Amino acid sequence: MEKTFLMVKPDGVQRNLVGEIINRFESKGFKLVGAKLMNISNDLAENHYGEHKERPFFGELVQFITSGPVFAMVWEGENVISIARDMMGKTNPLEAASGTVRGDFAMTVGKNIIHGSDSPESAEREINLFFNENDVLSYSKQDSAWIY
Ligand code: DAT
Ligand code: MG
Repeated sequence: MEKTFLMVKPDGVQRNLVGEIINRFESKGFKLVGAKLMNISNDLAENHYGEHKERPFFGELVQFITSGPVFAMVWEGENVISIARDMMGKTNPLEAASGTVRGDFAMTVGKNIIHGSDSPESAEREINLFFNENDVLSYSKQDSAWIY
């Protein structure tokens, strides 16, 4: 089953949106298989956002993502990577549809509440960056027969 890495950014934690965001993915039918509240080190932030190293906003991005605790999660489900991206909404909250996390709760691209992997390769890379193998659980849930 496909897995993705999702993270409530420091603004989402400060704005008490952790429960709301978990609820959306849980209610959709995805399975939570890993989660932790944590601070991100500078090294981890630079590695995680390595693809944006040359962008003018890189410094600000690293500063923001290390500015307070984040809530890191691994979610599992069929097509979870692309469905979660849809549920997050576009990167710029001004372009994000209502009903998406960013469309409903964010106003600026610099404080857009949530991160989600954008491909199978980035999902694998990001899950391994943030979680030890033992902290991503494999378990069955009774509701799966009613979802799939
Ligand atoms: P996403 O988070 O939707 O995958 P991304 O990977 O292009 O978007 O960028 C990572 C983060 O960097 C994004 O969530 C917010 C920040 N960012 C992107 N474009 C930006 C810009 N033009 N100005 C400031 N911050 C930006
Ligand atoms: Mg991205």
